[in-house]
Amino acid sequence: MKQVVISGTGLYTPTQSISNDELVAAFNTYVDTYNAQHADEIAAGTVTELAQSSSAFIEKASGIKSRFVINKEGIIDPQRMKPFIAERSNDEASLQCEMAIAAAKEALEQAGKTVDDVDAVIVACSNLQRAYPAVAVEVQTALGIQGFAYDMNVACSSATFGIQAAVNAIQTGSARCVLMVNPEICTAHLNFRDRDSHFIFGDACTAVILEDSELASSEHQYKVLGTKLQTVFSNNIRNNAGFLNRCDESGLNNPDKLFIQNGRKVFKEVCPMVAKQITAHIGELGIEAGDLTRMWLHQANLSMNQLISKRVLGREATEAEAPVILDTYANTSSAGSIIAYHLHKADMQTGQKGVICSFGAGYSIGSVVIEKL
Ligand code: CO8
Repeated sequence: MKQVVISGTGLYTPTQSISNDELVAAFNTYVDTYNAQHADEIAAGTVTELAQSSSAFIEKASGIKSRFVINKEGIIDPQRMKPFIAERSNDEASLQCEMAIAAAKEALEQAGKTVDDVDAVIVACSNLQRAYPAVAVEVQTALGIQGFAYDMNVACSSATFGIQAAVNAIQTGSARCVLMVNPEICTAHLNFRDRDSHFIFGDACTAVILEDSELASSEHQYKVLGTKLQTVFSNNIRNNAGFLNRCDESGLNNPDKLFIQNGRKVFKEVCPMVAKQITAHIGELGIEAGDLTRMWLHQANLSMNQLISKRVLGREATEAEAPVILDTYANTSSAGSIIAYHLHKADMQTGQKGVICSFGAGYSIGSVVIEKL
């Protein structure tokens, strides 16, 4: 069986960012306006008064301090509360394609590869901006890559599932080298009027180059020791936007056509599953928890990551062992664990091992155990 390595990563970060205070100010203006407009119904008990949000709650409950976004103006406008993202003509590059290309170029450079070395492109993310043609085929063509490309979606676990798909393609010989990208425009499917979740997400795109180790020349090679995927159906994280929406007008624009979750249940149910999966996965590979130098975990909630890493290690992890990027990026869905890996791998020494692990809607969990070469 061919040995596969991750030989490069790239990151596209939007230029604009929103602090908790800015987000909360917009939300609270919306709440005050709503309550004033519905004062009579609220007094009569026919409408529920909306409660304000708070920066202190957000940071304490999630660890998030700010988030990068494609468009700030529209999100913090209390009259709008969604990004301005203009439609583009079919002759222009799509936004996801543009983000993917920026991240892909950095990953290719780090891997020391040209587009001629790449045989396949996988675009793996939570939401695709159109049904077809696949964004991956657009990215492939824009970069000038031969071979094949496809889109896939496993919500927050899209990147780790994409990595396994790339590993499989290389091992079975259908590609020598795969570009796997995660253009996440989470703010376009977040309900900024929902107090429970308005602070959770940000936008970013990550890219990973995987290739046959015999062809790799990068200084940044990480041998893939194993991948492990798990899915268990749950309604606790859901988005019902889809092509059937227009067939029942009564449901159009209801909150369930955007991200919706029962965060407390997700927290309780997913943490033990993730810790169990990482422990089982490294066990199958003959690796002790104490031999893990780093855990690049999905970035959804700081307490979640602290709990998971504690269960795996049997003690609290240091920040170096379980790096956090959530404070500045918030939850960027599938890009999160790859951002953590991209920004916190340079100091890894030959022979040191780590695990990239994602978890989210589905439920879906993916772990990728790697060793620095
Ligand atoms: N400001 C002030 N107070 C608030 C706010 C707010 N904004 N929101 C809630 N509160 C209050 C509540 O009313 C409640 O008050 P009380 O105790 O009086 O009832 C109190 O704070 C506690 O509320 P919660 O129990 O809801 O708060 P938690 O401590 O559970 O924290 C979190 C909420 C941060 C959401 C937490 O539960 C969490 O992070 N859970 C895990 C979530 C998670 O990991 N989800 C994965 C989603 S990602 C994914 O799979 C990708 C999907 C696709 C991407 C979608 C992109 C848009």
